[in-house]
Amino acid sequence: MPVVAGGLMQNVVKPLRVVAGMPMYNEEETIGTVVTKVLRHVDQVICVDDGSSDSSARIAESCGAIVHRHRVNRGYGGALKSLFAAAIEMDAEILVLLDSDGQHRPEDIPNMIAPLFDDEADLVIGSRFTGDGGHTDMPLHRKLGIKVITAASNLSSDMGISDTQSGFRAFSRVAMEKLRFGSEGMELSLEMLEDAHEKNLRIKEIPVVVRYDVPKSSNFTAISHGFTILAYALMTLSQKKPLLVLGLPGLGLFATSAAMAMQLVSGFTEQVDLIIGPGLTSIWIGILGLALMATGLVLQSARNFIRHLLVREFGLN
Ligand SMILES: Nc1nc2c(ncn2[C@@H]2O[C@H](COP(=O)(O)OP(=O)(O)O)[C@@H](O)[C@H]2O)c(=O)[nH]1
Ligand SMILES: [Mg+2]
Repeated sequence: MPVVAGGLMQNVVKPLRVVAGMPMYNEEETIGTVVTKVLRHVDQVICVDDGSSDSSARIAESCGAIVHRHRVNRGYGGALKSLFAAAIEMDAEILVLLDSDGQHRPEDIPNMIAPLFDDEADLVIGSRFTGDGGHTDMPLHRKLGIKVITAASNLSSDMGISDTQSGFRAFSRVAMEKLRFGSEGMELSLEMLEDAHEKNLRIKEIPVVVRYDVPKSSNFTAISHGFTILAYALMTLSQKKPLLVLGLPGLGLFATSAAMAMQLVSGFTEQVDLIIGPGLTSIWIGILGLALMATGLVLQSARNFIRHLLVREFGLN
């Protein structure tokens, strides 16, 4: 954009301060309004269209967004990867992600990015469950799903985040460059938070209201959505705390087996035949318990060893 500098008109490109990134998949009913409203608060809007079969891309462009097209559907995670790459390439200082279906209110953007401008945080999450945050008529099963997923993920990382499933997020340049994620689907929402936590990025939650009174609030069925993310949360938990996930049930099994064996031994002299079956059961439960505990221990020490090695050799943590 031409600006006047030192009395001379120069062609100096104004650095982009805030870019909004919107994953978009068949959202023609809402995308136009959302792009128009978002452009009031940011310098540029990029939409990543993942092979929508409707007019989303055309409408977004005509309302002033840059549309980045994937020829094949690469999922929500794939769209976010493209958005991060585009924002870095455009030299944006701040990237704010929000949905194209109208669930996130563009007027919340200034609150979302303020902590980044004030250098109070590297990653800001718009939360439905903190302060004045909320939602309009969120289906009960969704609410329950979010609570379970949030509890499972806080167990593995103790991040203390109230809304791990919010897609309304804002990132500083540092966060954009540091965060790495591999997931293609919605489980990316968790992976990214865990990565931010491990890299000691400063995370802040800001209350927002998420709307459920929009034409199409979700592309996913609650069951597939919930289970994919929950499976991811549990897998991470078993990778991060193998001793807890394997060792604890192992100890439980071993204790059960020991209790059964003791009971059997006390009746041994009376009914030898009757105790062979339960005796064998108690033995295999005991072996399973021991095996689980041993695996938990080995994985935990392998994990600790690798972490120490990374910190010592490469200064990573
Ligand atoms: N690019 C892209 N965007 C997607 C895809 N799936 C969902 N989205 C967009 O991501 C945002 C969130 O998706 P949505 O289905 O509303 O998820 P939910 O509200 O969390 O259940 C919306 O703006 C969708 O248009 C996808 O496969 N690719
Ligand atoms: Mg939605």
